[in-house]
Amino acid sequence: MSAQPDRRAGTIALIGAPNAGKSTLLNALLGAKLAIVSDKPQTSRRRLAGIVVAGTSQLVLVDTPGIFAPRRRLDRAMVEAAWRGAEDCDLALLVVDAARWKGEETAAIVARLERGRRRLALALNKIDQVKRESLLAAAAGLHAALAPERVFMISALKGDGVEDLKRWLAEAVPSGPWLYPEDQLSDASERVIAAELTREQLYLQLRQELPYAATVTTEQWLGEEAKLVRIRQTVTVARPGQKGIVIGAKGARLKAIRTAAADAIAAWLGRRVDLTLHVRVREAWDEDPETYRDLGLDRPPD
Ligand SMILES: Nc1nc2c(ncn2[C@@H]2O[C@H](COP(=O)(O)OP(=O)(O)OP(=O)(O)O)[C@@H](O)[C@H]2O)c(=O)[nH]1
Ligand SMILES: [Mg+2]
Repeated sequence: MSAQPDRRAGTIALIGAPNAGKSTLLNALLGAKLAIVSDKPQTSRRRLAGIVVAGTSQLVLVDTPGIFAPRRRLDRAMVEAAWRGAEDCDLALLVVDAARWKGEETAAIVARLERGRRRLALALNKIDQVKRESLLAAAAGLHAALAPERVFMISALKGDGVEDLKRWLAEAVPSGPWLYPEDQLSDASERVIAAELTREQLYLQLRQELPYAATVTTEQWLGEEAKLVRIRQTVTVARPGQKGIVIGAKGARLKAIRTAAADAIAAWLGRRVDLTLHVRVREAWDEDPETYRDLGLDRPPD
């Protein structure tokens, strides 16, 4: 293969408080729906990379779980994964909800970022929701605290500023060969992405604590090369009452979850999908080492 001296590639971690819009931004940069998004905090549980080609650069954008004060073991593992994502990358992109930059969560992240020495850029997100004066105050406040290389003002949802950011990232990553084949969109397997897309429906369709009490795994995947792929997944909840809620009256809720998830998976794969969902109860699934393996998380000790 001939040398390609003008090529660049690097990993960029999207880090920030829960709900800041990291996953929305990943999808916007990727131009495809990979990472799951909801208005509930702590939607992302795993580190998940989207791979974008921008000119002669390959950007490996690592979406991470939101950083917050963790309580249960699973939360601690998620926050650890987020920090590890930030530490392993060439550049960290701190995503901040511009309306909430003064919050405690952002302050804790800023404090830890100040201690670590790494390349850092700032994306003030949700500018569609804040007034110009408060946006400038946020930019000034965070610039003083962190001295990022650049500050971007974006709306990940509407796409404002996203192309600018992408162009800058393409220049900011180091020179070197690409890290993945050029047509690869993610480092995660199709099975993992499919489980995530079903989990997104739990966040969108169930209320209050239920999404946090559930996890999804892909058990079976048939028809690797066929037009139609048959997928079987398990939704695990912690208590029998939760199983009833997920299933709903006459199975209506589960049907709605399955239909929407199948559509999302089909859109990602570009193939037809026949999805079967099975709901099981497993108390303390969030303590089970298998759960951590499935999520690609390290299980923290007591
Ligand atoms: N108005 C507005 N809403 C946004 C924007 N970006 C994201 N959101 C919304 O903010 C909510 C959270 O978005 P996510 O992308 O899931 O946020 P996240 O940072 O990945 O959250 P966690 O995975 O929970 O840490 C969703 O309801 C998004 O639609 C934006 O630019 N403007
Ligand atoms: Mg997320």
